Amino acid sequence: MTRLNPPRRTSGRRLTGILAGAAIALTGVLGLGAPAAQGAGSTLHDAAAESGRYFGTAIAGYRLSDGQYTSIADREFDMITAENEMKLDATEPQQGTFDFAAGDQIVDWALSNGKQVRGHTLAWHSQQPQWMQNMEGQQLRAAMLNHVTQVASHYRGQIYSWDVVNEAFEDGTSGARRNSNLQRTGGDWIEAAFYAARQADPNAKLCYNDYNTDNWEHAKTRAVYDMVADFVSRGVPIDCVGFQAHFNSGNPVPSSYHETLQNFADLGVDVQITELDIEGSGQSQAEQFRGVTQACMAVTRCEGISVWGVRDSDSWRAEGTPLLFDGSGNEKLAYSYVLDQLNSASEGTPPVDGCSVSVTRADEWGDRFNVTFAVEGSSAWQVDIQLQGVQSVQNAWNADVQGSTGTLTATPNGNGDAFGITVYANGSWSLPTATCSG
Ligand code: 9MR
Repeated sequence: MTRLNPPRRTSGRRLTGILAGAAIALTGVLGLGAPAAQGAGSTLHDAAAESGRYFGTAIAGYRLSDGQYTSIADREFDMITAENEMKLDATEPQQGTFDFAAGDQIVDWALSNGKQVRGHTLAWHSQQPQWMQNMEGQQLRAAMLNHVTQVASHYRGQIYSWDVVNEAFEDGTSGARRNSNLQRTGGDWIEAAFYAARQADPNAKLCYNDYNTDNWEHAKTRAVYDMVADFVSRGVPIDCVGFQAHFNSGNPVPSSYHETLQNFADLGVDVQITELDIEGSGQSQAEQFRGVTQACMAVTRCEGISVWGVRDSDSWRAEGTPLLFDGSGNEKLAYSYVLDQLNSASEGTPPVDGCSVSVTRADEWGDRFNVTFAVEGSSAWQVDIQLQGVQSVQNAWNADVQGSTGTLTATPNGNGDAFGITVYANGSWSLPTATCSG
């Protein structure tokens, strides 16, 4: 099946160095001296493109007349989601009468500025038009499928990926489907929507999208995982899973985030971070944004990140200042952390003979921190990791790691060329170093 690919742009190169205090990637290269930076993107989408990813935002149609808003959006982002304009109440206000004006405005703005579009969303319990809210049973099932078909057909060929179904699971510990009018039409309503979407737009990737699916230990995460595994095993046309990623102090980025993304990717679907926002400010907010970015970059099938708005003042949670630009359009510390983390993908010297490995600091806790490694140039590599001081390691992912203090040796275990370790600092917070042989 042909797919639209995430854009790969020739990036503007940023010649100056990395901001102090931001994520730093060190590179050890077999047989080569000090690494020369290959170049770094000076905008979010350019930096993301260095590793073949996109960086997107939600756009509100009524803000497109705000020059500051559109200039930031145009400069920084290359994947656009309509914040509300392609939802059910907007696109089918009366049954059988479709209104695509608001959605078209955003799609036209995106495509005419060289960007791609995430479609959001075809089937959802919320933001249903009144006529649909009052419907049940077979009548609703047919109306929902007609909606999916009409909307996906209207936008055929213009959508990179569709959130076919949004938020179909309960919060909490039940792991159950949300009790909605759509669910009451029969448990197969989700796959029916995916089949209809595939038929209407065979080239769009089809995603299931939800929130509170970030922590691998949570019942809701596992329930969505089980559904996706079941769909994949039965050939239901699902291509991707969207992780909304709305975080705040009561719901911080979990330490298992990378594991969650990787586990879904291992089912054979792409993963996308679709509505990222993190309430807070300063260093703590910036570190959480960096952790999310790092987790995506460590998962080969994580295609990109979209934030849920441009400036803090544009957010659905404006009082939580959860975005990358402040209300005046200035870049926040979180912006620098994300940009530098995205650029860490390009800071290795190209392998000449053998392989290279980049080393990146990730999530930190009071006593330990995660370190991730990305190998390039060989699939049969060995990475020697030199811990600092009396640091020790008790767990690793996506590689076989021998040893726990001093020098460790990592080799592939069938999970690709990016892996990680958790380092107990024991008083030494310096980043371990690594060399690769291939
Ligand atoms: O940001 C959207 C806000 O403007 C709407 O009022 C709200 C109504 O439900 O939806 C918001 O977007 C939601 C998205 O469509 C799905 N995930 C949660 C988002 C935040 O509520």
